Amino acid sequence: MAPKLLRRAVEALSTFKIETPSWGFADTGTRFGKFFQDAAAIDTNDKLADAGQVHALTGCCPTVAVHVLWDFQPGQDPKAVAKLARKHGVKIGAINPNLFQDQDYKWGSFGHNDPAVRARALKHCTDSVALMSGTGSEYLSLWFADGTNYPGQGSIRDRKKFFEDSLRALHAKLGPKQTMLVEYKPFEPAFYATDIADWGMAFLLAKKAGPRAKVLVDTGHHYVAQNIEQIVAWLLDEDMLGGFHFNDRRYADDDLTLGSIDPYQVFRIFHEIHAFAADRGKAPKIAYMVDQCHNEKPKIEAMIQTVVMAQELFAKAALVDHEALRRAQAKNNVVDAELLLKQAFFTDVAPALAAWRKAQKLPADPLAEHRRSGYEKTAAADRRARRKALGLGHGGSFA
Ligand code: PSV
Ligand code: MN
Repeated sequence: MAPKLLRRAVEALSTFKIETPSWGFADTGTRFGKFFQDAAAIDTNDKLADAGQVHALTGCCPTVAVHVLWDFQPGQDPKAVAKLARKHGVKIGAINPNLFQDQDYKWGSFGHNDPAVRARALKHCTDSVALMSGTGSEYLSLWFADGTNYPGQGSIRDRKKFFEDSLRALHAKLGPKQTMLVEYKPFEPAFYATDIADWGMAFLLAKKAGPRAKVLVDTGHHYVAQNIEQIVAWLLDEDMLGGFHFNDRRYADDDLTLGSIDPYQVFRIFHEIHAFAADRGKAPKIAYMVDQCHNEKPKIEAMIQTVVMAQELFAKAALVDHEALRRAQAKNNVVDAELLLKQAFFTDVAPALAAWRKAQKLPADPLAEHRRSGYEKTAAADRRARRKALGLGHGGSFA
């Protein structure tokens, strides 16, 4: 690697952090069933310990996203959860309210036609803001399963209005340093009209809610042919990109390991972010998060793979020569413009990762080090015994 490129890639790596999801360490499956893993986390302590292991090895995952229903006991002091995280060398990241599992939400939460259910959903979200304050979290990450399954089932415009009102009321509860992220998804579980189905709807609702509401892009939440980096560029330009849920997919919301199917797409997303930063002279504030569930791969291994892939692609995208790209664009030189992206994408950034890890006193190969550590084996034995003692079957927080 040329010294100038090496420097640029190392610099990019030193700014890059990505949050792991607590639910990615527990048993998960599809709606057809779960295949259990002995080493899967049983409780929040296990999940935070696993996230701590990923951070200790990769050095770039200091925070962990938590799901309120799955990670907090009712009435639990959030400070105790923050303390638990600290014990494992991490901090609590985004707080995810759960508005999809309770029977009350059969017909929706913020989009429900019954004001009492909407009030209940809002109360859960404002309680979640209190959890943010108690844990020191900066982000409230909102995803709604709301929608309808059949034409005519609900008034699309009424539901839109209900969302506008509830999101505005929720925004009013945020402190000055707290941000709410509005996530969109085209379908599942609603199969006719999801209330927040795409980035335009999330954008509009966030704008109407208030200045501390931004859009969250889950890379799995698009139709297959959609140009995600274009959405990212537009959101950046409007100062409305709040964060990402990274995962890869082949068909729908497959939650596969990042870059396992299409690493070039992730590169193109990062390229838009670096290009924006180059134009503005300042990196935008973005919450990079992983949202993946690994049903077959060992969970910590899959998370390490994901994090390392994200680092690699972020570093590669930092190598694009923006001035040369602007020159090529000005001349409508399509071939050279595209080549500038391709050259960066195909540059081997392993020397930069090695240099950065060495400077951070991190293992040269996080995955190999994890395997050498015996963590998986110890966790499996411990968790197998605890499941037996507690009379628990398997079962994670999310199916
Ligand atoms: C929904 O598919 C989603 O992407 C939301 O972010 C949820 O919080 C998460 O998955 C649950 O796994
Ligand atoms: Mn998501």
